[in-house]
Amino acid sequence: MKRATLHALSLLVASALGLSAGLSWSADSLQDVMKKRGLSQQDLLAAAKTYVPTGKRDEFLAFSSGGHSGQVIVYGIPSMRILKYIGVFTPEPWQGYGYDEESKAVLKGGWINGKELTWGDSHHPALSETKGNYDGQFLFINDKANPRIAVIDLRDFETKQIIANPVFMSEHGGAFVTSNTEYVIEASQYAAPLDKKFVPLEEFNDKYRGGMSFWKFDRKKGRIDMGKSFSFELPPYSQDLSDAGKGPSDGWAFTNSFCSERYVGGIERGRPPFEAGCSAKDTDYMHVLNWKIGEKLVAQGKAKTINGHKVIPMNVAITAGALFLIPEPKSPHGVDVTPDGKFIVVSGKLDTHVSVYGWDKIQAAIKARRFEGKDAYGIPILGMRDTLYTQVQVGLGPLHTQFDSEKCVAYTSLYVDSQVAKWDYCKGKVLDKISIHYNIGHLMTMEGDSASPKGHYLVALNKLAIDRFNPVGPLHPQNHQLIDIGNDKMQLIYDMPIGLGEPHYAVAIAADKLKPGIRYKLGTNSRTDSKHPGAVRGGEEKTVKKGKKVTVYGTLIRSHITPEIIDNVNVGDEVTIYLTNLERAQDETHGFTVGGFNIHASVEPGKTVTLKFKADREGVFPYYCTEFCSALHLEMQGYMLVKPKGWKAGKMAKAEAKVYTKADYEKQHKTNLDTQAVIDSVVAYITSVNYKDFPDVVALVDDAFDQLSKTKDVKIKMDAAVKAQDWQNATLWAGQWWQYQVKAADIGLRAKTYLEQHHAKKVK
Ligand code: CUK
Ligand code: CUA
Repeated sequence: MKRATLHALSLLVASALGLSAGLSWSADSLQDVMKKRGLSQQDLLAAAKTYVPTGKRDEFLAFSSGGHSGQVIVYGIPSMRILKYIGVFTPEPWQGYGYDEESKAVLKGGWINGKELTWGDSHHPALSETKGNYDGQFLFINDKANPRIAVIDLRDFETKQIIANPVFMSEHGGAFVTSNTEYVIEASQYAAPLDKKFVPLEEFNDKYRGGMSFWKFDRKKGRIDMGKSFSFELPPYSQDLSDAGKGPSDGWAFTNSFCSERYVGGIERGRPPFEAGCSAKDTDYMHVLNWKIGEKLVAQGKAKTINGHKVIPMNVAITAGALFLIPEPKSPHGVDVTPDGKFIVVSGKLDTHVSVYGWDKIQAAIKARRFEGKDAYGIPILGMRDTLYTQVQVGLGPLHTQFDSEKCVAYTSLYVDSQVAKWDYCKGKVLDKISIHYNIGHLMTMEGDSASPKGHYLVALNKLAIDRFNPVGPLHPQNHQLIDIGNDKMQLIYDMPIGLGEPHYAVAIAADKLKPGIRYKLGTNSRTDSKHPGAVRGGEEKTVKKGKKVTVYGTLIRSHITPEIIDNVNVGDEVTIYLTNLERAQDETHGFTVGGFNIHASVEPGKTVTLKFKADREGVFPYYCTEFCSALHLEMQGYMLVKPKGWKAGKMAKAEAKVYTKADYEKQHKTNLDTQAVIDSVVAYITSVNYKDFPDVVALVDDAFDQLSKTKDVKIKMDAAVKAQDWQNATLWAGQWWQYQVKAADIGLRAKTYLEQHHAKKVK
């Protein structure tokens, strides 16, 4: 151990003095590499377009649905480097999501009927908008299987809220937001009785219903306000995707449907299957709803209450002029409002066209009450001929549409053709096509569903990868392909395997719109954004025992957990551990677990978490920090001792004999003085340059001095031991002094390296 410390110190000294091993550059030329790896000019161009050199960052950030994983995947564009998985509907151990009490409470918001759900079929992420543009504040995502919506705060990329839809049994048309994120939209998918009661399928047409929910978003609180939310009752037509109007169509929302036949299946009874019965007609219906009128109807008390939730009955919405239908061809999937809000693009899966409806035409028909009839529920139907602006033949199996920064230019995914079509919706013609691999579902351009798309790149979210990647068994990776759309011809530039399925939709935002924090205010419950009652500051740590309840108010800081011993627990006690991370430094997260109790916390700087469990068996339970946070990370440990019933302290052997001598103390003391010399040299360098011009370095310097400041108290204890000739404690306290020095030196050197790499200038 002593040798290891000396080695570490000599490394510190060497690097402080700027000594390093001689650099040897590879002699490969670009031509050599191309030849060796079989790369073409085209490959090289693609590489140059996507490669993000070390230390550089991506221009856009994508938030992809994690599909069945119930998570959100964050990656950079154009590098396609994965940055984070955000735990949303599914516990995520690294982030302690679902293993500490705060995040368990978030997940519990999404329980249905008291049933814990640990997965979700997440489909559509949506970024919060202001005037139709992404504002970088919040992200929403839906769960199709268990009709739910989640709210993620982009200040810390944490899930803050999950709500379960009280009237749907499944959903799909969420999450989509209105232009100023007044509401988060969620449309049902498979129809069912809204009160969630049993009704035989024979009464499908009368009693089964679809719907569209408008979840009121309280931006200030960053939470959905369920009490101020409402839904429209809709016919049992299998509503599918939705979108909100913008600009001239603001206040309206659209959702399409794929089984307006109202077919109920029964293949095992000799009936044709759903797929035949649900695609029999040539058209289905796009629903056109006015949520601003909906708001008023609720305020006027015209909504019914079902399962504690306000639902506007169809006849009420019809009378108020808030609900219309428009025929759309055939089994459509996507419905996408153009950036200017003037057109609505619908793709019929079983049609080769995209249909572009004109908002002015729809409005004119509504105004003139020009209806071609009513459906079985009395909803006025606008004529297709009256509302259609144009139809463009784009190819087989059109699904979803996104928009370019160039006016009138759209991209539509072609599932059956395995292609992306670039087309012009003003002129009604196809401009270009590119093949993808394979069977594309959604596609995404940069900010491509907002009022001002940014162009540059398109990502194809493909359903099948087939032969694209190294085989990893019958279940293949998902394939996101990056396409350069900066020129007239689209160019495929990157294949990105994703080992989590199945991502449906993704949204991408200019990276500079995001301003996530790097630390919490000390003692924050990150899931409620409020002061945590279990938070303590350094020096205030305590363990309280009341009856069968043991409560620990602990802290974490490099490199120790306070307390290090919890020894007042008896079998059967309920243990609550509050932990506050006292760090202010960037990226200094500590983790925490006590083995065997299925608990884990990720405690980022400033955060306070709660771990709760029953000490249901006697024994010795080590606990430790689970993040490699510092050189002495492994030593960031402790013991919880759970005593059996009736255990009494008898005569115990001394745990540790006194082993250190005066010579040990003096040796350690000398090491400390040498280390201080290293630190001084680093400090001298840092203060000799304009380090204050670099906020990152200022933060490092603050952190280093913070570590060093702790040596004062330690030195007093050491001196007292020396005075008492207690060489055991004198040596250990000297060692602790050195620990703080090493941490300070580590941070100081990081600052020095940064300054050297950024060519800091000498100051006088
Ligand atoms: S859906 Cu999956 S490809 Cu849920 Cu938006 Cu179209
Ligand atoms: Cu803290 Cu490892």
